[in-house]
Amino acid sequence: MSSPLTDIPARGGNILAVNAPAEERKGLTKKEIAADHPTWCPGCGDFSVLALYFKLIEKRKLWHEKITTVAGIGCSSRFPYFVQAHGVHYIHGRALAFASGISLSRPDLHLFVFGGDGDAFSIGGNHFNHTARKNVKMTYVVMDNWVYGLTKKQTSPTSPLGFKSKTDQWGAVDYPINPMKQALAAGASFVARTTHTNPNHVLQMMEAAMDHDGFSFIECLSECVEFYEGAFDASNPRKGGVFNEVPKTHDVTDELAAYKLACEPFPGYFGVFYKNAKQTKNAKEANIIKASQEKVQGMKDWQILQKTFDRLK
Ligand SMILES: Cc1ncc(C[n+]2csc(CCOP(=O)(O)OP(=O)(O)O)c2C)c(N)n1
Ligand code: SF4
Ligand SMILES: [Mg+2]
Repeated sequence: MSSPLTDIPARGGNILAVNAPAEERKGLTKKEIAADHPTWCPGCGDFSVLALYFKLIEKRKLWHEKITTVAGIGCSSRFPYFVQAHGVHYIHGRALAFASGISLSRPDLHLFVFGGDGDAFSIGGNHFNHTARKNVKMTYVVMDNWVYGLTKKQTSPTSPLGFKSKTDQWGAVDYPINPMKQALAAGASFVARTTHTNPNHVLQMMEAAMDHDGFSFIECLSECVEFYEGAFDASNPRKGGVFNEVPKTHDVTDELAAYKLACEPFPGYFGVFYKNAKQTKNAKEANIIKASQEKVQGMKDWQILQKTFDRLK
């Protein structure tokens, strides 16, 4: 059953449509879900991720008031501005912390977090690890372009060795992190990899991630045509590269096998590497709340307060 809060339409939402019985409501069209025109550079890979998010919303008949789009800071993190639904453009690297609060208090929402490699693995690295290990239900899409785009070309944690940027004029000297290995090691219960140049695959991964009950992580290669042009050509058959899907024989419940896939050198594999049905933090907290509510059943508020004070004596 929806709470009064869920009946509030998003900016531009149609209140009549929102209040209509579920079976009478149609899925949103792209026009109804698109907001401000994206400010990304022409040709930026992020356009395709946004377009596929719209497609997902349309295909799965998600409604404005049931979608929340959260992001940190960066070009990719501008995402929520472009979606006509509830969303937050939050603090650099802190999107997952904010999203965790939303997820735990409103488990009825489809919660998507978008952001860049810098936002996810530099300033937000700690939150990434902890949200993954806590298995908070949400889908996190990292639009990995191997560079800080918004701030005009600094080395990011995924930039390869030798990458010349404003912070490494002689070429990057620090070993890059491998997002897939990191997600697996942190305890993410769904780990997948895709690339903006294969739209069907992006949509497939987003749907699978959305359907997973837990913290679902997708690394989506998304080219920054302004500051790292051609970074992912080796993964794009139209540019002479190869797009290798995860072998059909791969067992997605086998963590070690997933880790081995993640160790493959670029362009590596694309698809679902790992999936584990472990209990979410959401479910655990719901159980605690239920148990504590049962304990105080039939008591008035003042009696609960009195009991608390008595305990403090
Ligand atoms: C606390 C804080 N530190 C630094 C910045 C500057 N800053 C803004 S975006 C960004 C990096 C963005 O890179 P990434 O997450 O890869 O996103 P992209 O722009 O590449 O999509 C940095 C360092 C900031 N806004 N706030
Ligand atoms: S700077 Fe790069 S990441 Fe940012 S909008 Fe332009 S192409 Fe995209
Ligand atoms: Mg980036």
